[in-house]
Amino acid sequence: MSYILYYSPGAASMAVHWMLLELGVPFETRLVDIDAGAQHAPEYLRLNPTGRVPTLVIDGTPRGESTALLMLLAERHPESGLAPLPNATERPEWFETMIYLANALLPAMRSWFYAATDGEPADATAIKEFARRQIEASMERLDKTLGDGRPYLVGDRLSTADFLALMLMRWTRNMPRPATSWPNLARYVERLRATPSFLELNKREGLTEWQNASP
Ligand SMILES: N[C@@H](CCC(=O)N[C@@H](CS)C(=O)NCC(=O)O)C(=O)O
Repeated sequence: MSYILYYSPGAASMAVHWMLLELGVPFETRLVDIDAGAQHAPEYLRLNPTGRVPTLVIDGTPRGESTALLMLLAERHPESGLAPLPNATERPEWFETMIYLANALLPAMRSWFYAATDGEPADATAIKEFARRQIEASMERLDKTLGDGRPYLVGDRLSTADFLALMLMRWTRNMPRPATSWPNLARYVERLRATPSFLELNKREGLTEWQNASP
């Protein structure tokens, strides 16, 4: 089994990087400097024709899409318990949460950050405003879910849903309303940011923002 992760610090690769660390499996990383446009280089496009990160090369075959990679890794490492097994009672909620994050929240984030480049620059303000509403509605929904005091999004243990959710919540840190302004999200973020694998992830990606006051 071999894994090579193509990543950019703090980008959509972050959830996959976190999961690889949490799994404790051997893997290599390759930095893709998206600010310098390295995602459009022909050698990278051969691995991932979308020109986006992450790409995870699994046993020599490149695969993309962060959410799919999380689910695939969970399937390849069922002993990790990072996703409920087929027929487990938490499995339907895990599917629902993963697809909600990937299908509703992640595209709204893309619209927020890339409004001017994915679309017409003249439309960017309206697109961002629409995205902001969708993102805040998602945060509201996640805050309600966590309102019953549960420590993790699905079931009573860490799962791929938490890797994805925390990455997306991190992206709100400079938005008009950051995730941490919702009380249940603040509690959830604070606890997950203290996990050793998340601290290691920040160290490896050279990230210093969005840390707990005293880790
Ligand atoms: N749906 C994709 C989205 C990936 C994505 O948008 N990645 C961004 C970084 S967060 C990227 O590569 N941006 C560079 C670009 O679009 O040029 C996934 O989840 O993997």
